[in-house]
Amino acid sequence: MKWFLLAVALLASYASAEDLAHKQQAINQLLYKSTEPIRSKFAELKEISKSWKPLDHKHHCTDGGHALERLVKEVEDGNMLEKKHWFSLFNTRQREEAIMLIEVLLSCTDFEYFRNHAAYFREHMNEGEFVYALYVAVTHSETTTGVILPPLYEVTPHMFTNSEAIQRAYTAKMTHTPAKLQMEFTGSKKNPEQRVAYFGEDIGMNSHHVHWHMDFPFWWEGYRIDRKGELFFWAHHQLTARFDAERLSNYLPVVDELYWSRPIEEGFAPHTTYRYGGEFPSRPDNKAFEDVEGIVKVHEMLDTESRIRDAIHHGYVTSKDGKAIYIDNDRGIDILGDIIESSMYSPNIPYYGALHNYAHILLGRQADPKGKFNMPPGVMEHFETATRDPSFFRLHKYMDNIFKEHKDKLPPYKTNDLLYSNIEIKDVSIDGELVTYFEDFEFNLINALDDTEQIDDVPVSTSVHRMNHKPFDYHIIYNAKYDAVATVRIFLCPKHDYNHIELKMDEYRWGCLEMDKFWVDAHSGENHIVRHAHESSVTIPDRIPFEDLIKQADEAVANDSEFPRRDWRACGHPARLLLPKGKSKGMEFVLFVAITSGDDAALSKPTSSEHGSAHGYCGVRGEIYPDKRPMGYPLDRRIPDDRLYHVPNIHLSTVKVYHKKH
Ligand code: CUO
Repeated sequence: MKWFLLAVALLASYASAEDLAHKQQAINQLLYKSTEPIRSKFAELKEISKSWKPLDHKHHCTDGGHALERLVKEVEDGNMLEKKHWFSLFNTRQREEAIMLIEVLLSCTDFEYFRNHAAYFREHMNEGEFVYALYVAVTHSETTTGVILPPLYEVTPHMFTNSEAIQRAYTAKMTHTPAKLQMEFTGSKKNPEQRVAYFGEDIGMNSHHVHWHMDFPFWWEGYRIDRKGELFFWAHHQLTARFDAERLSNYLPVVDELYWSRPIEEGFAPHTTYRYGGEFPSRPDNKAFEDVEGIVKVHEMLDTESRIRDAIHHGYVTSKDGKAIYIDNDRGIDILGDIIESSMYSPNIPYYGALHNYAHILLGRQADPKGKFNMPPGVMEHFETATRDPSFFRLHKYMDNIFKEHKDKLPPYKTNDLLYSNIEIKDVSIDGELVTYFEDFEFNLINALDDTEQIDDVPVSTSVHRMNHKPFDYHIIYNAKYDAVATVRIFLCPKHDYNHIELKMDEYRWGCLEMDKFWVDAHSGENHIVRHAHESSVTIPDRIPFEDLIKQADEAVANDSEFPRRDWRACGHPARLLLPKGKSKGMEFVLFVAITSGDDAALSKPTSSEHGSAHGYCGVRGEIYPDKRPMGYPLDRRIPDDRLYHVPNIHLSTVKVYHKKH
């Protein structure tokens, strides 16, 4: 009887662990105060973390327990990074340790084992490795579909706020005085770069960037991710183009690329502290590149770059077994993305190296290249913090220019690549004003502070300025000759350069921002599309605060009700940053709308699905990229003559973006 009751209890616990509310609750509890042991108030999870014997559950691993055995051995041998130490993905051994846990979690047949292994290893691994591994595993595991990842800026606030805010948060805690702290952007007005710090330091943009790298890890060897290399190019090209647009509206020239042979013009003082390991290192202006001892030499970057440029100009890359892979085609950009990043999809890592990844390390270590001062890695070595450093955009402009060298070699589109004779666009207009403004946004710092279970938390939060825009809609009126599915693409492109010289299409096309892409059912006759800005396929709404997620999941579990299933991506540009900043008297942009055939859709029923929201920069989890055309089409090829684009299904108009104080 006793064992029967026990079996029933276990079955009940298994069944409950598998519903979304319980899953969300478990993930919340695993991430709550991640630098301290699991809280006693999470009794079940705490008990599991103490009593769980991982190796007794090998038969619930899809790989027969192989990954599990490996990790358990490393833990038992005391071979793992200690707790209370910084973690960097660019540190080879630390990355390996995090991947070991990711492999264990992804091998779990059911969420119950996912949760139990996670609870056990949370108490036996470095906290940074654990948090990274859990985020990546939740992103990719089928057992966690529907779970919402809490905002990283509230789980690991040190990576998103500055030292001043953290210090003041401690004061609030020590004096037991609730506090709402104002966070300022780094630097002073003497630094022109500070004018665009609101973009590089935006916590939503940084969250998008770090999640992008969790969706598309360079070390990934799991299921095949479609067009991963091309997405690396496109998502980062768009980040750079968006940064350039912000510069133009702040009276700054577009960013110049980085040169290995010249000093790094802009210095950077991050004013940011690691949770463990001290301050992030600073770099003075005009620092000449130095080799990073034992890791990477400057001349290796030049060698790698020249091999890649050779491949571009030959029109083929050479695979590891010496075969030519031709790249002067639509697929080429994907292969180049794999090579330049580089990811495990690169056809020849020994020869083409890892230009991008080593560049991040090289830039991150310039404060202590010989390792004399035992400095922790710089902001460039973390995807959460990298865009704060102006050298990030220089680096990505440099790589972007290499990609463009390849793209600009390809033949320009001809009329039949652009014309869709079924459609004639009659008018495109904006309903509502295009207005940007700054607002304050508050997030919680509770997880940044050490405490004990015996003393209640003091509410501590920080408030940051962030850009937003007024809601607006696109109205597109067009005629169709016959019923068909059609693809609609919307871009916003700077009309003038820094000197206010009007640009030709070929000059502005690489500055175009992808605003939206969607599919419509066109009916013969006149059609009218009303598309809201917040529906954009490149953006996601504000993240749900961690506290609210905890409350929602706990309530759903307590009431035995359903946790709402929301297919929101964690990867995605913040919806409020969809528009680049305007100017008080208005800044002119070209609004480019192209309607092409629905045959461009790669997935079935394109008009009935949003493809998991932010597919433009982030693809669709576990599926192919929904658009068959190259990313950036039809602005991704040279435009020798603007008149080529004078086809009825492409419409260009000029719009103004205003910036208002409030
Ligand atoms: Cu995202 Cu360099 O690839 O930071």
